[in-house]
Amino acid sequence: MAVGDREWLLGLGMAVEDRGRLWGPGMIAGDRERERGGPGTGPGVSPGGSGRAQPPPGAARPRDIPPLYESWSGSNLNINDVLGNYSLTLIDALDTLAVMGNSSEFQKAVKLVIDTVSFDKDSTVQVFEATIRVLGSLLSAHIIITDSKQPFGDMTIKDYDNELLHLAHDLAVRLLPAFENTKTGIPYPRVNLKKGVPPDSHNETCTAGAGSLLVEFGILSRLLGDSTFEWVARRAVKALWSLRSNNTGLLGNVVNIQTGHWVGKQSGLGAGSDSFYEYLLKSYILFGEKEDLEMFNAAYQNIQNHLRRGREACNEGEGDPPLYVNVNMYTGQLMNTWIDSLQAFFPGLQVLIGDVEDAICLHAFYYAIWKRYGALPERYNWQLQAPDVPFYPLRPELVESTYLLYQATKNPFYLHVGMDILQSLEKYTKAKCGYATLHHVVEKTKEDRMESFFLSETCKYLYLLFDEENPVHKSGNKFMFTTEGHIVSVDERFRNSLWEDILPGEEESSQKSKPTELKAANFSSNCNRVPDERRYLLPLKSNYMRQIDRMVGLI
Ligand code: DMJ
Repeated sequence: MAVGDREWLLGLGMAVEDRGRLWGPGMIAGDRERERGGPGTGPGVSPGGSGRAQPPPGAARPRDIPPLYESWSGSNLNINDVLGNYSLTLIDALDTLAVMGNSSEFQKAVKLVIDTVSFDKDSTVQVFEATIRVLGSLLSAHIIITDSKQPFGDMTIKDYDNELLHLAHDLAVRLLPAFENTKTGIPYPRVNLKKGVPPDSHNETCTAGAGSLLVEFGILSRLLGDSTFEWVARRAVKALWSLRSNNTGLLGNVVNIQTGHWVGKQSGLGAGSDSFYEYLLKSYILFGEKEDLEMFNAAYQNIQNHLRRGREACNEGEGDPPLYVNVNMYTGQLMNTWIDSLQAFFPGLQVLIGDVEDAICLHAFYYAIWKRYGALPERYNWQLQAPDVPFYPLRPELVESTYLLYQATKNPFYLHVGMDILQSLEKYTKAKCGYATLHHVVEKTKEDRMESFFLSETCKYLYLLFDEENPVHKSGNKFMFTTEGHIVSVDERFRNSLWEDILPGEEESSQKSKPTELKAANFSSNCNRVPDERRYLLPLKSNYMRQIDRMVGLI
């Protein structure tokens, strides 16, 4: 963390502590930056956001709708064009049925997909959403069906002839035009499944949308023995990586795919960026490619250096609790005073690399917000202690981190968190035929919309949190979850890339004999170092818990 930033944060904390609240209303960050002669004058300094319309993956908003902060007035803006007219929810939920051990429903759903789903449609879809929700689920279900060990019970399909793999292949081929005619190799954000890239297509895409395709495309390539898919996805990751700032090493959130210029200079862990970091690590976990880990380690270090504010250690010392903020990718200066709900995935990622102590702290912050509203607002302004964007589309990120933290610590606190989340979902989102997006987390108004990730992720992680005996935990197999929560076995067959000679950067990447260490920068702890005696205590000292509760206006 830069010394100046630390001073800024501590200074701000002290200024508002006088009124008994940390980060309370009052002087906003931009004012303070200006007062200190810092930039702080760019877009997004005022509460409400960077103001550049970024279409983050998963953030439910069409690209051509104006930025939320400008036009949020209670109208229905959280509509997205992810549906694709291809039975999205049915497909996205397939492996949830397997994880729940419901073989009859799994078999029924798979047959329905085989019999009815076709991608030969005049339908324009987001490459990212189609990849993580549809391609990922088809591949996951295919792997479950063909797994000789059948860890989830009998999930075989009579006369199965790799139909799901064929469907996945067909879809991926239809997505490939997104990678053509792009000068940087970074893909277009949308394609028409029948006609390719629409003529009026945007040349701008977000980092997560373009750079989080490698897990699914890599699995497909390795199952088919056809390098094309992994090649294009890997080229996109490398192109984005090469555009990072020389100064901070950070990436922005929106880029022009022809010029390579950053249109959105915000660097953060939430919308527009989240799964890019997640997939650097997960690609390494699955494929064992050294270059993915090297990029992840460097990215993690840069995140710690420039995005993390607050005291150094989570569970000791003075100062504000750690928080990851949105900064300008070139200067590291704060861009706004909100965090978004998508960022709640990050503690889960930290668990995967063993930075459990830091994960505990960030998770506690998000849980405090949940406790206040019974949901997570899409954007929460930590300065104003209020939602900036008040909808909650049943997102999974907090549950996902809760589940992974429970696996790492076995602290029953996380079961309590899960129960709390479950009860809020039942109380505020349950509808006649499913669960509904909350239009407004304060007013608890609902929308007629249930995102497909509610079944593929939110329900799956909640179920697994409480199902200690689940084969995911007990079968002795190793599993990984894709960014959409699809389960994939960490399998030897995904570690063989027989076509290294044609992958970009093959010289460096082929040195698999020298394993690279997984390094968490600013490593305060790892899972082995969470002592047993802390298992039945609060994961975070109660004074720090109270501090966080105060900071979100809970007490
Ligand atoms: C999911 O579609 C994926 O987790 C994605 O990476 C971003 N978030 C949404 C759910 O919130």
